[in-house]
Amino acid sequence: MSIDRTDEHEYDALRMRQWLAGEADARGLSRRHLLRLGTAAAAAVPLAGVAATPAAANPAAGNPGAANPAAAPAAADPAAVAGAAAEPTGPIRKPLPPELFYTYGTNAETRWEAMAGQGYYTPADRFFVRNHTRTPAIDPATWRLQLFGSGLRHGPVELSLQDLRRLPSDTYDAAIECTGNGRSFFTSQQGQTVSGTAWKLGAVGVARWRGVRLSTVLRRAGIRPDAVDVLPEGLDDEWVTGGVNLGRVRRPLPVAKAMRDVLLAYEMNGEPLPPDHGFPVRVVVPGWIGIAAIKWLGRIEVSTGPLFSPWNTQFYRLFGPGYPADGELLSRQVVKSAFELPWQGTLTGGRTHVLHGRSWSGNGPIRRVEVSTDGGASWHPATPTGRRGGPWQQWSYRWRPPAPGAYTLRARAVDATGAGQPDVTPFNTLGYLFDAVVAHPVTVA
Ligand SMILES: Nc1nc2c(c(=O)[nH]1)N[C@H]1C(S)=C(S)[C@@H](COP(=O)(O)O)O[C@H]1N2
Ligand SMILES: [Mo]
Repeated sequence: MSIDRTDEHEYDALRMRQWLAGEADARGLSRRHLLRLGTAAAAAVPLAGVAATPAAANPAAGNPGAANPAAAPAAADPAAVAGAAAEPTGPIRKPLPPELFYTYGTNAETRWEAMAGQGYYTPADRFFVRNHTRTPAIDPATWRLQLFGSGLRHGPVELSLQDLRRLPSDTYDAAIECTGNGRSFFTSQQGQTVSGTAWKLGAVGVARWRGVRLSTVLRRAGIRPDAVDVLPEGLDDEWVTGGVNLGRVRRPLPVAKAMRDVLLAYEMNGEPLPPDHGFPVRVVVPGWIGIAAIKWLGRIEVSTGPLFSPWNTQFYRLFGPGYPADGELLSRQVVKSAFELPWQGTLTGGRTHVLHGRSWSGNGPIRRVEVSTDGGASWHPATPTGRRGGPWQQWSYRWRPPAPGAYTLRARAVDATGAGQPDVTPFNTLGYLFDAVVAHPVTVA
């Protein structure tokens, strides 16, 4: 059968048929369990305008960060983690100063005003962090990458960091963006209840990643021509949610994508990967949802049969009215735009401001950006600035506020495939892929 396995819709349809035919291996999760969880997520359709559903009522969508922000108080206190030299105390290792981050339990998002005046890349000190549990301490001297599975011709293979660094390297500019970035706007703009971390627009960053192509490693490991799935797994703690241990964070990639443009990165912006971003090695999957970018990579299973994990059956699917009962699998990120301004910030009246922002898409480069300062009544082109054609586009817009008062600023972009930003994003229970135009409130004083 010829299907394009870099298109996750095709891939998923095939995998689902195989799953239902009993041909797939879900690593200890029974089919009944997966289907039950899938159904629970699909059934948990809250009414518009109802206050947030506690995650306990929706175990399929459990997220420790959102469900219980008090669970990890250390992350909210930069002083508590900043000095952690030996054993990390909080879930995130780097300092999280409130002028750079909003912190939610084990997760932290970049404040967009912290990108003002920055260059093309998101500096590591302000790059968002999304941890299911906590940043592990990994000794690079004893770290090994293990490859194993039915898809390898000569059995398991192990690589040290030195082995990896000796292989030909490649450098990619790529965004990493959480699939739930913008999730809070389902509630604040659309009156809908969704579960998961209530990100604004700051769960995205662009960095220069250096490492070895996954295809190079797979070829040297002896990948068989009939291998179909590749399953990278992290070395962080197993993730327990809703009383169920789902094991280590892992998500299968179709072999075609794994061989095309996936990187095993050991550098971020010219430095060794910081602990919070996957030291010593993480996966980078250009254009795809953040969960594909497995941090603290420890093992890669290569299989001649289909693989599943909760991260592509139970999570990272679109559930809700208008979606299949088993949900729709996700791969690429959508189009978004953000102003490099504080949320509910103040601008001085009586003068012209140069507003800066960025737009991005998992489909490819941004072609056009427009701004509205009058509630969406009229739209005007923004001026692209800096580099063209990369994972995001910087832009600027000159605005002289007509009078003091409250305003909402809007930006919307169109990417190279023609995809744009709608006024409303269709609802899904887990609040993924919010691509609608965001109304950014400011006060002119
Ligand atoms: N091992 C491991 N990899 C992981 C995660 C994790 O919790 N553990 N989180 C994923 C998710 S959901 C996202 S959005 C990105 C976030 O990458 P960052 O923390 O470097 O910004 O990492 C992904 N890789
Ligand atoms: Mo994510």
